Amino acid sequence: MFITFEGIEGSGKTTQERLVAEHLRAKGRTVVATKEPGGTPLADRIRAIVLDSANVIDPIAEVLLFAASRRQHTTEVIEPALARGEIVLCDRYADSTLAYQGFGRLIDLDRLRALNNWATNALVPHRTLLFDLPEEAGLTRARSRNANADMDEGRFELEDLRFFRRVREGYLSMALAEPRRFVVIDAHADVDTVFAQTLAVLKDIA
Ligand code: Z5A
Repeated sequence: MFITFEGIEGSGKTTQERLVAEHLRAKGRTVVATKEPGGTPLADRIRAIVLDSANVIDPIAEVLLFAASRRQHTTEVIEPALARGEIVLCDRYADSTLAYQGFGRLIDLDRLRALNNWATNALVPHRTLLFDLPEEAGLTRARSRNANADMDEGRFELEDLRFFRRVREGYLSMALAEPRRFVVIDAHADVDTVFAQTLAVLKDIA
């Protein structure tokens, strides 16, 4: 079972992935909880490059960096774990490229889909949880988290609200187009309430 967690920054998907992993492990399931960009030593180095606000990155170079990270992560971590029969939870995957580079940066979606298929051996998550939140609320949460942790703003946090609105709307349109895979979760509520909704949509496995 391959489950991905998607949404704009600050939507709470990382928090929910952690809670789902803890819940499943407590039930004795073997879980690999991972994230993109990153998830292997090489992909973590790519992550550092793409998120560093000091780097000016050409939009197509950015797409290729995410794809290289995804390829390494898929072949080194995700496919082997699935082959062992483990549950893989992944914070962002190929849909992030469609949402951010496709809907956000307006790069041709068909090219991005072809690249995703190549990078992933056409692996598609069994279920994708989309944590939906207005962009203003997501950025407020992310900025207050950064301020509390004394973290710098990443390269994407410098984008304006219109960019994040396109990303959010892009995610919602993907969910509408693939209702059997996507489940949209209202991410407004407190962490426990969102977790209850998350477990409800995973009740067949969790
Ligand atoms: N990106 C891309 O462009 N193309 C791609 O193909 C891929 C990625 C794979 C990765 O950033 C960036 O890469 C991302 C998209 C781009 N950039 N943006 N934007 P990242 O990995 O550093 O971060 P992120 O994935 O965007 O999200 P995040 O910052 O980790 O946030 P989150 O996962 O949505 O939320 P969180 O960490 O669980 O929570 C954020 C804060 O809100 C934290 O303080 C929590 O305690 C709090 N929180 C969580 N849930 C709640 C609720 N329910 N209520 C109130 N507060 C909450």
